[in-house]
Amino acid sequence: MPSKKIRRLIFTVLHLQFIAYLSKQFGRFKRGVFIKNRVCKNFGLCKNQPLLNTDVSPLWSFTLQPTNLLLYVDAQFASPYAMTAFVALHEKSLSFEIVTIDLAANAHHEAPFAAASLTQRVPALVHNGFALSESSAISEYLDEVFPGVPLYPAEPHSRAIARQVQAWLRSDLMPVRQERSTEVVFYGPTNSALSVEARKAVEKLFFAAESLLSTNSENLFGQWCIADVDLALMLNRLVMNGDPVPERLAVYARRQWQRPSVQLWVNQRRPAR
Ligand SMILES: N[C@@H](CCC(=O)N[C@@H](CS)C(=O)NCC(=O)O)C(=O)O
Repeated sequence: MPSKKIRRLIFTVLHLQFIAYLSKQFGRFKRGVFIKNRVCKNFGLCKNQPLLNTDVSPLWSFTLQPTNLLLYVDAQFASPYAMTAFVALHEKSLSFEIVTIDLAANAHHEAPFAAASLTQRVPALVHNGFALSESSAISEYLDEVFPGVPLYPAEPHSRAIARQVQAWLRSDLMPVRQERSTEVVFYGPTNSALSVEARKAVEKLFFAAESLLSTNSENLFGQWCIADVDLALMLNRLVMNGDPVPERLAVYARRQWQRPSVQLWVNQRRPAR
């Protein structure tokens, strides 16, 4: 039987080792190692890929909230903005849960969605408890956080133009958006004629699209990017309704529509109108 002094020494050494172990684990938490591995496991991504810039996440977020992605979209799967976020997630090969929000029933103004979405609009993304609204912010976030297919061009000018196209399509051309709503694309054509204002907006759209797309190019910037989805959708409001569209633009829009991630959205089961 070791003496009292030796027993106290052994106890102190073990105690110190335990404290060292705890602080090492805490350090790993702080560097985001655990969350990284967990994301790898959930989404089948390679462990060594730089996944997350989550060094600042507090300890509790690892222990209380599993690593996950949840996308809120409209119940009709007709929101062009929800579509952008959905396509972005698929392009990144991420698995995610979808929650549909019935906008007609004002569900977007009720909890829990209203608590998750700052804007009370779809889409909204929740990633490990971090909630984000605005479709272009969502696609930029996904591009920064996850590896895989780039959603934006790497070259700064092209990247800036891609963001410009996204912002423009979300803030302008209102008469086209109203008179050729996405119901035309996802439910079927309308036979109402375009107003004078809408025709002016259409001309503006064609001019911009023709200047952006070099002859017969499949994509805006040589390689596919998320702004191609937004531009193709805007053009398809007209193409799919049978409105006159310059052939070059119609070919571009139809080709973009065949992209598998886009087709996944197109083929969602929708409630009857
Ligand atoms: N700029 C936003 C637009 C989002 C938006 O307008 N969403 C519509 C559905 S297409 C919505 O939630 N409307 C409900 C409302 O505004 O009350 C984005 O890009 O996400």
